[in-house]
Amino acid sequence: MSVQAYAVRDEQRPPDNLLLQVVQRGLRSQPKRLPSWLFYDEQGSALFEQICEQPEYYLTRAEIALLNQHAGEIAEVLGPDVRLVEYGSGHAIKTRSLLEHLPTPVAWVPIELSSEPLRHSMERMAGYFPHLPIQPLAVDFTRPLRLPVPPRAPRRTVVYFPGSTIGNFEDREAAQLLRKMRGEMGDNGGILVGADLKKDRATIEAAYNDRAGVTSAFTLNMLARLNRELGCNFDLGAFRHRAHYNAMAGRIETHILSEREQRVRVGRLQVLFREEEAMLVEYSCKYSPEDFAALAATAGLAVRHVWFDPERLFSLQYLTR
Ligand code: AVI
Repeated sequence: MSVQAYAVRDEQRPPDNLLLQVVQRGLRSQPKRLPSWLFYDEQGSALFEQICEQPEYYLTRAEIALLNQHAGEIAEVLGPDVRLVEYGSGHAIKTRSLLEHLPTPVAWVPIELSSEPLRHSMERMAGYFPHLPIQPLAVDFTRPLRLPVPPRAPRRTVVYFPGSTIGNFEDREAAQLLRKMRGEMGDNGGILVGADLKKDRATIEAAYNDRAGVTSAFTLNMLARLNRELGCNFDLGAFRHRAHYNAMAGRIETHILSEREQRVRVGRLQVLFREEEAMLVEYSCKYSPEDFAALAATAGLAVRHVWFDPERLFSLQYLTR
């Protein structure tokens, strides 16, 4: 199975000189911190697809099960003549079952900066839905959007943001993004957003520490990428992945740990890592239904419907004004 390409990824990638600045700034800060979009170069994206196939990574399977079970009802709630604007559409695997059930959709607007997955998903969807107008946008969806003029007036615009990528944003940024979507969907519109649920620590931690070591390879690929693209000299054997569930904060916190004291070249900077020093690279937030409703409320949105997969691991939330 192939999966969505995700939001917190190369889309936010600045030009190379800025890339160096971003990395240097993150490595100068205390504690050290690098943005999670750095994961998603070509190799990182391929590793992420593999993560989604790991037995421990329940999120993708749960979201697909949820759509298989509820797509008909979701489509009923959204109603006819919807314009579906998909954030971070990637390969658009989940979109198909939704579009199959939507009566008379006006257009599908996939938004994805990386041109290859965008082209690929458009071809596939055009094959499945030959009469559906597709209006791709190759832009960074975290920035203000200018949506294309639809081929006919939609009854409502629905922003679709699957995959729990919202959880990779801290609450303040997530609220900001929801607020931006709220503007784009207009008065009568809605937001359909995937959100991973809080659950027992063992299940969550296993998902981010798969036995095959794919998530660890995904995390460390960030350093390999910096070696490739910025000429850094991270010794990949001297760092390790750690993903820990912070139950108080309700999130997986992924760090890269230095196994020994070492110095790394990052441009002209020599960065000192102490033994066991941890560098934060990702948050993956988990929500109770109440948490998500509170987050939505800070963006001026209300939860109208929530759907769950049969094991109640994952949720799809429908938000309106
Ligand atoms: C893209 N995003 C929803 C994934 C997650 O679960 O936070 C990224 C990921 N990081 C490690 N494993 C998966």
